[in-house]
Amino acid sequence: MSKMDKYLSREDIKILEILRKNIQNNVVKITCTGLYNHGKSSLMNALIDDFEEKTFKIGDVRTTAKNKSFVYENIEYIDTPGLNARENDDKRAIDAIREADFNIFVHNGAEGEFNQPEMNFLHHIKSNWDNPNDFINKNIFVLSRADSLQQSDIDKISNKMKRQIIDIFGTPNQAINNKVIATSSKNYIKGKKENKNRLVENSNIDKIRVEINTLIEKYGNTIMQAKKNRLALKCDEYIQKLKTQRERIQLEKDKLENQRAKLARKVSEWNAHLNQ
Ligand SMILES: Nc1nc2c(ncn2[C@@H]2O[C@H](COP(=O)(O)OP(=O)(O)OP(=O)(O)O)[C@@H](O)[C@H]2O)c(=O)[nH]1
Ligand SMILES: [Mg+2]
Repeated sequence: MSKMDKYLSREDIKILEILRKNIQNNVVKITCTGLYNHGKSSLMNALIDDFEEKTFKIGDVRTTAKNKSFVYENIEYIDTPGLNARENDDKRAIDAIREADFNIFVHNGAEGEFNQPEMNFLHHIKSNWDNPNDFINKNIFVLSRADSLQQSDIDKISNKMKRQIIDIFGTPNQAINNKVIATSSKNYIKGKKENKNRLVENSNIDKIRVEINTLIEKYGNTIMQAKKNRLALKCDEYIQKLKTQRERIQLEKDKLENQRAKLARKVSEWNAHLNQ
């Protein structure tokens, strides 16, 4: 047992260890959110090049029930349960986005533009974020299942999605340009498995990678600084906790000391009484 184990709980030590490792390994955290069955887990598998699609479970029913993370090439990908499926799912997704450095919001393009539950979710972010533009800057919107659409539909739907984002967040037109990417995880994985480069290229999965790298380049330093601050704050919090613990132990000790003195006095009184 190290000195630290003696004074901090296992949970506290785990938190410190994760924060320290994230700084040491320079790991960036990316969450993936969106309505259930919209292709989040499939996209995560494509991004980590798991062509057997075993890392993130996929399926036609509500599949992902809790956050699942996987580190690949210094990026921690966090798959989340679909929004609006069960009570607390939205809260869990919001907490995950807040904890992460970047977010990918997946929308099934086969269903047209954003629907009401998605709009509600984005409105919720807009009104609860200290700086909603920061959310937009660090977010990539994905129009998934592009393989089931014609290019003209993809263009129409992407434009509608951009308009919806602008309407909610008031984002300038220009800032939203690279923010909606139409992808096909299915074609990417098929193309990789069957060595069909055109499928891979047209799947646009590499476009997401490029956008992720652009974000890392742009925000990497501030993210690292924020992580260091987070670790420093946690350390301060634990030092405060230990100080409080020490004060409490000191009080207990004083109390016991008083009781001992009282007893000693009583014993000497009794002894004096017996000796009379
Ligand atoms: N045609 C096509 N189908 C896809 C694509 N991506 C995902 N799917 C299918 O969509 C369904 C849902 O995919 P998932 O990746 O499990 O969706 P999810 O958003 O993670 O779902 P939950 O975990 O339930 O929230 C599965 O049947 C996938 O095979 C795609 O690019 N093209
Ligand atoms: Mg899933």
